[in-house]
Amino acid sequence: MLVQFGNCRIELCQGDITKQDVDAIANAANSELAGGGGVDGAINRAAGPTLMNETRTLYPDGCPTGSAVATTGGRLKAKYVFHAVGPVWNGGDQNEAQLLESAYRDCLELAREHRCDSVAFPAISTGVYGYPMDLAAEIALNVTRDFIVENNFPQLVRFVLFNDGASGAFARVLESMTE
Ligand code: AR6
Repeated sequence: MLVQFGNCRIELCQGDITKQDVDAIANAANSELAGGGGVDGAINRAAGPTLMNETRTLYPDGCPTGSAVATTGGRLKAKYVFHAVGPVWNGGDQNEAQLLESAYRDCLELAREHRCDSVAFPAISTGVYGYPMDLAAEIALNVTRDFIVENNFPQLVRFVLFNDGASGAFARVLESMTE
């Protein structure tokens, strides 16, 4: 599915984010930038040791929840990886929505800083961190749409969803934006 906003577009696809041929991919990291399972594990395996070496050297204090930091992409096709730290879901009254939104927005700001015209995102916080998929999809797509409408940039934002549930949730929200 693809929706155009001015010169820019938001795309949804199902698959593996490590295989994406884009300028930058986002990682769903933890605030220690310590690596882990899920998409973080897949990205680190595919990219090689450069990523952990860079995060250790450049960001020894980690990355606060709700923000993101950049490394190069190692062996990935993507030139950069934006390590975004989404919130753990604790029922919804612990500022989770604002933190998830700012994690995405930080990645989009990093894309601007590093002149990345195409960026791919996983559904941050929706795995181990337990964020309900439909609520996460709404936040991810709203913050992205607002950013690209305001900045006319980046040209492409692709959400790479890992299963049917995630694809369905994102498609429902994106469809509602075209009505
Ligand atoms: N490509 C795209 N999406 C993926 C892939 C992949 N290769 N693998 C998993 N997903 P999670 P979180 C989806 O748990 O909830 C890590 O250990 C997955 O189905 O990776 O933000 C970190 O180090 C889910 O929808 O991230 C942190 O400690 C989404 O990616 C913690 O998990 C995010 O799931 C972060 O938890």
